[in-house]
Amino acid sequence: MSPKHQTCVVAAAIVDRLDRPARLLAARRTAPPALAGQWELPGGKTEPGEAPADALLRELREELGVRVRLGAQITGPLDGHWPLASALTLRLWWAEIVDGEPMPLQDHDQIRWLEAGRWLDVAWIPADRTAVSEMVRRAGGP
Ligand code: DCM
Repeated sequence: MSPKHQTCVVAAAIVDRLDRPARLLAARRTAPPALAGQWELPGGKTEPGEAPADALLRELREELGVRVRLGAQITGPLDGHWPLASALTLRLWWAEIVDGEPMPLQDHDQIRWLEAGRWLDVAWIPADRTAVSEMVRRAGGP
């Protein structure tokens, strides 16, 4: 299979504003049992033949009922991707809501806006905690 057909997991760091992020959106998973109750940056798997950015827009529409504008990619250590516990890797983008009010419609039972300085205050999935810690470090605080 060529790389462009490999499954990739995509997620968004949805912030109140791309030019000066203060609040970050976290979503609490309901499944699978090993991840239920842990918080993630919302997203999901790409479908075969689907471009990663399109998959992310689709997932955010389905899971939260919002339309977003994607900002820059938040690059991780594996060729720009972030390692996941499974064989998959995660690609992450900054995003800003352009339409809709986020609601946990699918896969989550709660969402929470984390205020500036409190981005690590939830029980993130370990992979997401690594990425959020690095986002905070790159931003120079807290
Ligand atoms: N995943 C993750 N962090 C995210 C999104 C997904 O660790 N922000 C992981 C959880 C699953 C896999 O990726 O093991 C596929 O996600 P999903 O079940 O949402 O399709």
